[in-house]
Amino acid sequence: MERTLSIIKPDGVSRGLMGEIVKRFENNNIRIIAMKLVRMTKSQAEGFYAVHKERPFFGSLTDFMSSGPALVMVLEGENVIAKNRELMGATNYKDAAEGTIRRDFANDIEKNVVHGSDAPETAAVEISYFFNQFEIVG
Ligand code: RTP
Ligand code: MG
Repeated sequence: MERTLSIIKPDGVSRGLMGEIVKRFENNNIRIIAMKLVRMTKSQAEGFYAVHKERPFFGSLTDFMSSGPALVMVLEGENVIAKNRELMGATNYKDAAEGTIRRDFANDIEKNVVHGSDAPETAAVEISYFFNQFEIVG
């Protein structure tokens, strides 16, 4: 059993896509074991995306991520890190496969609706960035 952090980014929340995306997780046998709305501060967003701090889009990305409420979730399931990345689709919606969340809903490379951890190590760090042990149902 694996765990991953999923975020419905501020564009996804403000566009009313939470239900649709949660439904896709449920339909794909992915269990949601923690969930909350967070309004990140700019510095929380900078901490979360620290790996990208040298990238040209860092300032804009962290402005966006702190621009409104986001829905953060811990997902659990077999191979859930890869499975979630598959449901999300490629970073750039233009490259995302048919039927993926980003292909279906994104129209901007930055405001691309969802985040998903990319490896077990980053999943563990990202989950603990938002949730303590009492907020995760076993
Ligand atoms: P994420 O971390 O959000 O799940 O997305 P990802 O792995 O598919 O993509 P990553 O390379 O980690 O980039 C993180 C987020 O930064 C924004 N981005 N903007 N303007 C640009 O060229 C650009 N490239 C990336 C996106 O919001 C991307 O999801
Ligand atoms: Mg990433």
